[in-house]
Amino acid sequence: MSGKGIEEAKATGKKTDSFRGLITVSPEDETMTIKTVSTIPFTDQKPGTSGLRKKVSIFKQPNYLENFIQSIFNCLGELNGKTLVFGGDGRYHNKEALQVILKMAAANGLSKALVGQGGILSTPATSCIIRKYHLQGGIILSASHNPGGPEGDFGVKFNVENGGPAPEKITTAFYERSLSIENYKIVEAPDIDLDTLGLSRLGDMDVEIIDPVSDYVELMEILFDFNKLERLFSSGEFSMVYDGMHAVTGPYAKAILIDRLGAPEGTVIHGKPLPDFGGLHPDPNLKYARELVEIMDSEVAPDFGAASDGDGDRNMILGKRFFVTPSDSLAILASKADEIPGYSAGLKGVARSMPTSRAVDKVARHLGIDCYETPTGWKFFGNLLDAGRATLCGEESFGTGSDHIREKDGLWAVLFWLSILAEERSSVEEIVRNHWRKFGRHFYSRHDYEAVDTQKAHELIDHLRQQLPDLRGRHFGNLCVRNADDFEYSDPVDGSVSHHQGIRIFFEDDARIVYRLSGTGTQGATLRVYLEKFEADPEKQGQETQEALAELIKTANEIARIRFFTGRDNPSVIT
Ligand code: VG1
Ligand code: CO
Repeated sequence: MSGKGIEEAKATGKKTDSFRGLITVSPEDETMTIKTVSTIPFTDQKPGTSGLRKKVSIFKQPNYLENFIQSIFNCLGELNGKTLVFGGDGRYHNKEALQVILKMAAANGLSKALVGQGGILSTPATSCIIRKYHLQGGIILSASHNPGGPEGDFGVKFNVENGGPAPEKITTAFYERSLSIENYKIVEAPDIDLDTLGLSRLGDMDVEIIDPVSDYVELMEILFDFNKLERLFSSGEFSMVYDGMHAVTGPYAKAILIDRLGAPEGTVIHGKPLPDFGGLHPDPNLKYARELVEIMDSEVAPDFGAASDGDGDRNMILGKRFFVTPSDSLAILASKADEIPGYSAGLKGVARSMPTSRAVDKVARHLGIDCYETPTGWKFFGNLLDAGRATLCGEESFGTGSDHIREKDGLWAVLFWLSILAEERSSVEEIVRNHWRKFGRHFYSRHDYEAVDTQKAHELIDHLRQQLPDLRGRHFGNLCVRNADDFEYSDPVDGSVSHHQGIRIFFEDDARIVYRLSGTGTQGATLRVYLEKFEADPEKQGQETQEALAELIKTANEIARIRFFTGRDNPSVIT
């Protein structure tokens, strides 16, 4: 800690009317006033799949944000000499929260804060900046694909020095610290001007407002052949629409697609980040990216359509009247990586989250490289990427990425697809159908039952767990259970073990059902049911997905008694 004013302030006992709020001021400090504010713990600050995510109303409770941020700082130890980066996806409460966090960082002795201009930084750009400038980590304010606005969600993610999400043992430490927190520190100072680039001071801390876009664009230019992509756009034979969903990626997409690659104005829709995402739900899927889907379904559809989520780490890929499942997308990127300058040396391996379809496994086998299966959540890829065991990673939840950073990366996936389209000059649909012919098709769908009763959801999972020993050999229509388990992951790099990562039921003929509860929802519980069926015969690959999976869907309901436990006849979202 830097000496003056950073050490524990002495209690002067100025009490406020709430119990959370006993304020003590450091009297010997001349340059700034550090307050030490008493607080009592909240018991629900346990980060989920991706950070601490709650309703805005919960985050706005007095001391709620402060408690969690102080718990993070307490776990980081000495902050003097360190630099962290701060930003968010621009959602409601982003800037206000950032001001509080910066004042707390200064009070806790951080030497320097880099802050995205306007408080904006996408998740992948944050990862890029941490790595490029060898920072000790960063805080991203985002609830990702969850809705924003006063009635919506807010979130805090901490990324570590490799640029990736804090691994489980660190998020657990934050949580444990939050359970015994007694006070937090904050400087009394005017708000920082977040909109003007350049250096300023907040107490003893340097603050640098940085361009949130340029470092990221520079990295993309190293990985992809921008001249080739420019030629694709100037050929007059290609058009695309990118949907920023009024979330963080608009400025990034405009800088790359329009300013740098020469795509026409109008290529980026919903490109301005707005605190309420313009009323949109920034989840890039067939349900929520409705306008883009309508454009891509129309008679005059462009060749390529794509969208990203709130914080820019997800991608949806569309062709003319054609949807690419994220699992297929990962497999196709892996099979064509050698066409891309950044990956021309070949892939060291690939990794997918367990519920992601096994399409990429087939490609890995073909390439003779390892394929890892990890629990849901990007944090599990970090060790594999750091150890040089995997180059590409992906999740069925519209997340794809590589070892260029330690987060999934929406625009990166779009540029990867653009590069494939520029190389092959065939349609998205042709590329996918050719892939299926060569490797077989994994029919795939996820059914989400959102906001169901939490206790009932856990009962459903318990009920499944109890059946596990007896499922093998049982028949459901034409399906026969080959094996069933509760997924457990042993990290091959650090040996850490994660239990209860999803119930898997495998059937003969390479079909599979996976059940798990979401770790990102903020209302009740969300049951996710993942359905997968392999089809090697090209004659049978043209079926509609839900039809092809009909028997599996019926079986999934039957085994888990979904209707009984959730009271729902149908899922709320199908992707
Ligand atoms: C979901 C997805 C998971 C993804 C996570 C964070 O988690 O299923 O694959 O990593 O969101 O994505 P869950 O626990 O709700 O299933 V993001 O775009 O919120 O960083
Ligand atoms: Co996201």
